[in-house]
Amino acid sequence: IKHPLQSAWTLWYFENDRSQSWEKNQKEISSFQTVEDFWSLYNHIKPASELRQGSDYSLFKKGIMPMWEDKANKRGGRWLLSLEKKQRSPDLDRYWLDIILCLVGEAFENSDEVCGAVVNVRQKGDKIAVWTADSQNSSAVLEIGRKLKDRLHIPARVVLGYQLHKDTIEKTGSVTKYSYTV
Ligand code: M7G
Repeated sequence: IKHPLQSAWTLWYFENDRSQSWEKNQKEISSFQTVEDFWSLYNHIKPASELRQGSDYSLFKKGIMPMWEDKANKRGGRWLLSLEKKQRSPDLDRYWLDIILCLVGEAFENSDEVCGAVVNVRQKGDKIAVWTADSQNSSAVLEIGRKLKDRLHIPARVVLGYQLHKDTIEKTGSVTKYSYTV
């Protein structure tokens, strides 16, 4: 008998094909709800560091699309970890796996608030983020941010910031403000 997870999850892959819309480039890879099915999927796919630049993986609770517009995400935001270019090879895959394990293992007190996580593989620097449902739920947002920083062994001097999706969508300059930091 397989070991059930608390939630069912879906892995998405974003391929940067400029002839198609952003939404159409989000491809559902597969869903799982047991520990064993998670590992067989994980062991079968390329690590994020080997994806072409411009690609993403997203892992979201089953039923939530990996986009701002989904009703589960639209009032939320993301804890953002921006990596330096030189961190791809030592850190990216480890951070992504640690984040996935926090999600599927429901490591947070407020796991209900977690919608999913995204890794963006980018030439200008990779990004990893955890998306939560309600940006106004400050105690839950902060608990999730603190736990992430701890679980990923992020040094205290590195600031993790939380951005509202609303601000990311409306941003005019090149930077989106942080509504919370840990
Ligand atoms: P990104 O891939 O999150 O970061 O956003 P990047 O700038 O490092 O590549 C790039 C672009 O993808 C955005 O400016 C939007 O045009 C589009 N995009 C990203 N996200 C997360 C969404 C989304 O949730 N919904 C929609 N409609 N477009 C998005």
